[in-house]
Amino acid sequence: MTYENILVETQGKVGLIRLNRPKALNALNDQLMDELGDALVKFDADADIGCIVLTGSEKAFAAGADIGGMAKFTYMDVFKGEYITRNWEQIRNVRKPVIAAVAGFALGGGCELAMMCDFIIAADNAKFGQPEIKLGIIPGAGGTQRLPRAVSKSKAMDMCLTARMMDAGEAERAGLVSRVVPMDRLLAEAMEAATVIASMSLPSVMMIKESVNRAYESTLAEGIQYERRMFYSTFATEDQKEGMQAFMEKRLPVFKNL
Ligand code: CO8
Repeated sequence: MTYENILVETQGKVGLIRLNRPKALNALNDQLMDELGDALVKFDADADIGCIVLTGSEKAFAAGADIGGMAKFTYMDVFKGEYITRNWEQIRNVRKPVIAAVAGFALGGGCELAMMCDFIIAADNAKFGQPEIKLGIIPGAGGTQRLPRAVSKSKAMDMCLTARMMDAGEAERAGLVSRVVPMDRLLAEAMEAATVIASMSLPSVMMIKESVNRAYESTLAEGIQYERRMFYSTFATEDQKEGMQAFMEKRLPVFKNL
């Protein structure tokens, strides 16, 4: 697939995807989402990649789904899943970690896309919001579900009902983002975090991602049981033997992702 709305590169074991529709503040149209899904699937399948970073521009991570593209749709267009919703789930199938590096606007579907990533590193100019209510719609890619889990019911209601934006400082205090860094450090910080993750044993990385995601989607008892089963299974890997042996021999481990 040729990409017209994203830029893709690799740096070491990190796959970097930049949303690139600058004239529309990276508004997420079907073509962009198809391309993003394609790039994510390819990085996920690439044995030389251990972590993925998704970013936008300094002005916008993404200002939402493409309003011009959506305006004409009927109920049946969207219900049948031919447009908008057809390609939004791909990112959820990615088993390697995806870090969102967010600068500028992350609004509507842009905020939802960032929340679908495994964690968010924000630049100090980042602004998060779910302004769909101003368009006579509601969030459609998890905004009403992931936002309350991330920032509390009260803040999620406030943001979804009033459409107000949350700045980077508030987002960090509320737990929506893991770190806030100066704008000019954003990509370096995200790439460094991704490089650290990509240096770890991939089986452990994937099991941690699955287990933490379980915390979102199950009761505590179910989540603890799931984590325990994943923990047991790490003892079937060569990397567990190597990791512990290396510790005892006071050297760095050499993981083989096996
Ligand atoms: N869609 C299409 N174009 C957009 C969008 C968008 N979401 N956001 C900005 N643009 C375009 C503008 O139309 C403008 O284009 P042009 O220069 O041709 O007029 C260009 O980007 C620059 O935008 P502005 O001139 O408006 O820039 P400002 O700095 O003045 O304002 C804002 C920036 C505040 C971000 C403003 O552009 C804005 O409010 N944008 C819309 C934000 C919004 O409402 N987002 C939610 C969209 S709905 C949604 O995301 C639903 C998701 C459902 C997903 C379901 C999947 C399963």
